[in-house]
Amino acid sequence: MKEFKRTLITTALPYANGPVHIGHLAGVYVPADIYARYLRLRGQDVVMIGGSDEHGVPITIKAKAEGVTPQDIVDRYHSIIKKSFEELGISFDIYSRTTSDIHAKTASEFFRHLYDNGQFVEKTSMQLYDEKAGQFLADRYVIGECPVCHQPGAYGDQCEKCGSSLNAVDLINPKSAITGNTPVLKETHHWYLPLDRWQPELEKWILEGHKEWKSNVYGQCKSWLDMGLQPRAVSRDLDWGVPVPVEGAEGKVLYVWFDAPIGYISNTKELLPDSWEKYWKDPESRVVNFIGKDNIVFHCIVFPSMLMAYGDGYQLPDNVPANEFLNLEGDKISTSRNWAIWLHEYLRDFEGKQDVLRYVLTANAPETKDNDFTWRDFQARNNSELVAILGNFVNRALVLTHKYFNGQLPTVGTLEAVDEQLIAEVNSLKDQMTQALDTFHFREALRLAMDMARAGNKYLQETEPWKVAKTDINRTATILNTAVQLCANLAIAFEPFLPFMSAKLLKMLRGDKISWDMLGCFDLVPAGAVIGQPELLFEKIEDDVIQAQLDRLARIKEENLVKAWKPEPQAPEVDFDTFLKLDIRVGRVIECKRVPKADKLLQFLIDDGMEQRTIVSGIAKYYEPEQLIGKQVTFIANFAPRKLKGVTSQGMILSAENPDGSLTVISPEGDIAPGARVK
Ligand code: B3M
Ligand code: ZN
Repeated sequence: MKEFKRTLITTALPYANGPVHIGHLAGVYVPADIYARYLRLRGQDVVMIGGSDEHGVPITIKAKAEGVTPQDIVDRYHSIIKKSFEELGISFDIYSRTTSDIHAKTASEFFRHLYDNGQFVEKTSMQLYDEKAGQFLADRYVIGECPVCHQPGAYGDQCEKCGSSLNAVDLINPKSAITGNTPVLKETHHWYLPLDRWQPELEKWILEGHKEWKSNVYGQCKSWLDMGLQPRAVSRDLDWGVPVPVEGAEGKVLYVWFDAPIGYISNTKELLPDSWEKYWKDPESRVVNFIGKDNIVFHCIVFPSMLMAYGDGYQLPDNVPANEFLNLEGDKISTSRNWAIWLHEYLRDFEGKQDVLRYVLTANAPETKDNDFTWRDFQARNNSELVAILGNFVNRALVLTHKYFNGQLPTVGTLEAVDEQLIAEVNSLKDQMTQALDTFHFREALRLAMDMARAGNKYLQETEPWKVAKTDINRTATILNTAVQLCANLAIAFEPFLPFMSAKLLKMLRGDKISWDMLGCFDLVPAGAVIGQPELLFEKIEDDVIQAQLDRLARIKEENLVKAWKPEPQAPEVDFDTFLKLDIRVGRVIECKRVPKADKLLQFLIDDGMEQRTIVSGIAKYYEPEQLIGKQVTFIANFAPRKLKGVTSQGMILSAENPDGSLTVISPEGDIAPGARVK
């Protein structure tokens, strides 16, 4: 593998139309942070770039829905996102935003440079236009049936179901997301980047040059290239975005997918005004883009074409390690359905447990296929891995050192086979971890780090220093010195994954500077060093905490059911005589009580105007009997009597079924004489 002098790590810029959730974290930010921290431990020159994507239709739609300005929306979410990333320990060197001045200047200059060099084609075409709203419907402003998989509700730029990237005019039965109207076609003028011009270079660069890329990324690129690339519009008729810097382009802005990746450049410039170019243009530097799978085409085909069209030494990414998607409790994560675990809420509910989330999202990362996050798995991984394996080993090693040596690290004596074996195992695990981290296999790397902690527990089990202490304190010294050295190794091995734990452990061990080179060494803590009081690294998560989260999700599921409710389709037609066969009447409830041993049934005594009758109705879950006494109801009078739980019911009380499945009794308005017929 080629050695590079420096690495620029970029992370997809999240749209500032909502907070970030665990899907974003597992797909992009946690793996990127692991990689950045690992390279820093290796002593490499690393810059990690992030920022909010503040243009595009997702922002203006949200603003419209709330009746505020797009700037209000991006200000609100940018600060939530930035703060929550910081709290999770995502070690950005800069987290900026695409509404910054430097970005507007950089993106504008980029476009102008391509324009001046004849890198665009200009076309007039028919686009969807909402006459009621008086605007063109770009991207997510149109919703319709996907022309590829026929799923309804696909966006003008993409179908979330099959992942196809779409053209708004190809949607079947398109509707405006603003007014719900059917749009008309109207002529407009735009600039297109002719991706087809770059097809041969892209094929050579990816298909021949980057066979080492993850198979999901390589495969998607290949299928795009096999289909043949087409020119892509890079401007839009919108009023939110970077204005197209060409005369006569009023009312037109850069397409968000044109300006957003340039954000990686603007943010590097903002961070390093004098030296940014060496990260982008020096062949001894490399760029690695961390993204989710829905962004592959933009990072592997579109942005590289932009960079090639620009020229001037811009380098193409060396790798684009895209992850698949994370689901939540078996269901696709969705911002609009609120089906997500929001990072800022997690940080509020699980104070001090940043590493637990980082651990679970990595152990369960959707590296090669979509994966599922469940709260039970979260709890199990915390309790039986972090607490029972890692936390337990460190605690035992440190407590025993305090017990037998007052916390002062004893000198190591002659090593026995079991000690040598442990050292060899740690070194072998280090080599495997290095290999896994270098090739973006972070789940595997984390598993190997946990194996190091497992090896520690096994070591204490085999050497039993608490027994040896009774007869041979020198041997005990060697065992505990070795165990404490392993603790220091764990602080290094886990640093990319669990930086908070690592810092806490290092503090107990009085360590400060660590590096990947030190991993595998067993003289990291000097004999005589006074070790801090052992504090627990992780604590057990109890059932009630998990249940509260599950209850929250259950409530959201129910709310979504209600929101998605639609009336049943109409029943087949009947004639008037058929209707008249049903004798529907008004009655008054005289008595109402629960039917013993039947939790669904209420027993009514009804004044029906003629005499009194008993009716049993399955609405006990929705009413207290007292609520119904004296109330007027409607009922079917000529139903054949039937026995329910031993009570003969003479009729049926009418209720309406609500979206959540509950029932509401139909009562007439006003005072109607019992026995009156409903016609
Ligand atoms: N904001 C899309 C997304 O969040 C987009 C990424 C931009 S990366 C330059 O999926
Ligand atoms: Zn589709």
